[in-house]
Amino acid sequence: MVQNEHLSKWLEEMKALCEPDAVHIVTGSEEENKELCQKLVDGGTFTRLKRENSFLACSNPEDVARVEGRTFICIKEEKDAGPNNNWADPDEMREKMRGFFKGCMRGRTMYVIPFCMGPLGSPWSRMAVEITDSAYVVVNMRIMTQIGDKPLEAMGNQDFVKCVHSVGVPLEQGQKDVSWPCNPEKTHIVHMPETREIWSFGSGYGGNAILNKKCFALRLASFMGRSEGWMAEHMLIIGITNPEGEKKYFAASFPSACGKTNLAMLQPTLPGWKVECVGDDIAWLHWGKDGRMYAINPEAGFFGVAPGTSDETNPHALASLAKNSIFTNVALTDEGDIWWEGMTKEPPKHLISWKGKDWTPESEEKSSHPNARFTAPLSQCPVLDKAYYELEGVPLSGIIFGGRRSDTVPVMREALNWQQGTFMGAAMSSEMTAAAKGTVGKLRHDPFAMLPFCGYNMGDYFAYWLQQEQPDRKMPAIFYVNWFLKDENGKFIWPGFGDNIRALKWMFERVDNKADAIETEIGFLPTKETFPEHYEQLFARDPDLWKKEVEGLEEYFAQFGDAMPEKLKEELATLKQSIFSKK
Ligand code: GTP
Ligand code: SPV
Ligand code: MN
Repeated sequence: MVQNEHLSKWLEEMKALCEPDAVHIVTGSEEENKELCQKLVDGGTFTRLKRENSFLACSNPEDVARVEGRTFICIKEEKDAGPNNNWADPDEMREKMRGFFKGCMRGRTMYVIPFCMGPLGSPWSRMAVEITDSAYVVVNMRIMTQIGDKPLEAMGNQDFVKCVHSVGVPLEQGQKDVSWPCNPEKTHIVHMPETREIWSFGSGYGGNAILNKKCFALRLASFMGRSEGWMAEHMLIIGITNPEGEKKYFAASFPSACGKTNLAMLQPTLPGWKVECVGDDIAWLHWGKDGRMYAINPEAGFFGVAPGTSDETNPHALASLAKNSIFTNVALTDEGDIWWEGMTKEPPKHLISWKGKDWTPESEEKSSHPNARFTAPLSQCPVLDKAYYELEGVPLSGIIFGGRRSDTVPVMREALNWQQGTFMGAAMSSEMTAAAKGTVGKLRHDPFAMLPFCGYNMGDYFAYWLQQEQPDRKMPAIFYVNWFLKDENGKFIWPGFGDNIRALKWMFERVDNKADAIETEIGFLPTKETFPEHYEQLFARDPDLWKKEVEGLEEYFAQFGDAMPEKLKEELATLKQSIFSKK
């Protein structure tokens, strides 16, 4: 029985609009999950795997990643969405979406998923309900967030964020469904932050359909956070303990497929150091009464990039997905398990590829899609930090920005202060990956790794970051890393993965004023004594490359016009001056 009057009214409207054959209010129970998984197996969406309670799904090849070109922020004033977003008038777009959704669930079940982002009972948690016609979405959401009876009860009679999703393929009477219904021509991912609505049509994949994640916890939440005094960021959260047993928390923001999940579960190569995981993708930040910045992870699962995940690169991810997990767009082995590029040194002799074709090591195509993903419960992570469950979250000592750059940007550095740190976040750029539809490898600006996820004008977002600095607050230190520098043969210079602990150690000790650094025009750099190997390559500051960098930034910042904060323009001018006076 639905007691929430906002919910019952909205459900009546949505039933009348979408015309489903049946309505299923999701309870979140084990039995219900079993039945839904079996239904997905019977319908051909899922293949049951050898590993316990785990399944493989392979999508339509047209529906494999986020579609930024079809993602909209609909705020009344176009200028408030900014040049970083596609904009449409909210009322006009709502009418358009109503047109798309009219009768879109015919022949299907409408699932109603109440969910809570953040620990139940925390003042920093937020409630929402997603309506979807995809059982695949329901079982993924059950891993990614807390769904069903408990959040519904906690919601009481409060209003909530309204998320509507359809794969956009109604079924005629007697028409047989396909294994991955989707409607790529009509795909729209629409956000109305002012009225707390999300409308997603046409895609069943990842962040397009699992609306708790990017749509709610980043795009809507960034907007909500600004009006309520907190922040939603594309960040992992880790606890680092040194050999003396001292512990500090850091958050790190890298663009999609640039190493968050890997850093979040890092197995240190330095003896005595420990890294524990609070979150791998999204952080909600607020200020504590003690003047420190606190972070919670609003999610309950990992939706991680599968290719490249191995016992060598990320053993803790492999342990996390040992059971109760869903795999999307990876290959099936002859034994009924999964495989992807990079999982083992020797590929299996025969596989069924994500496209359902026979695959051997001689095949030209990859066995798994580069944006293939695993959905695994956070609770299965062997290095899950107990503080994940803290209602107030964890206090941050440092914030790390980073991106995928084969040149120009050194492997690590520290901002001199909060303003320069904010400038570093605003100046982030990264080579594009397969996480979004587009040209892989193309360099693009991606401020704070939020370009695809900021629910309002990025210029206003920069200003909000600057505003965080206040006299009664203890500001976290800000760092910038780049694990992806390449030598003249195209090989990575920095070993990365478990060795990233060496960078974390330097940052940890900088916070305590225990590590040396030299001050440069781009911030503090470690000394050669700390990183003797390849120091010149790892910490190069090539004036010609930096001139190009600065000119690119001038052009990029200019598009924000009046919304661009003066302080960041000043930071850029200062940097330009020191670079251009170099030789
Ligand atoms: P999203 O889930 O899309 O937000 O991605 P993410 O930021 O969590 O990225 P993830 O950790 O899944 O890593 C993506 C890719 O980067 C994988 O192919 C990794 O193998 C690779 N990668 C991660 N860390 C490192 C590193 O330290 N060095 C190198 N060379 N590659 C890395
Ligand atoms: C990302 O692209 O940053 C992801 C995957 O974390 S998705 O949820 O599909 O957006
Ligand atoms: Mn992400």
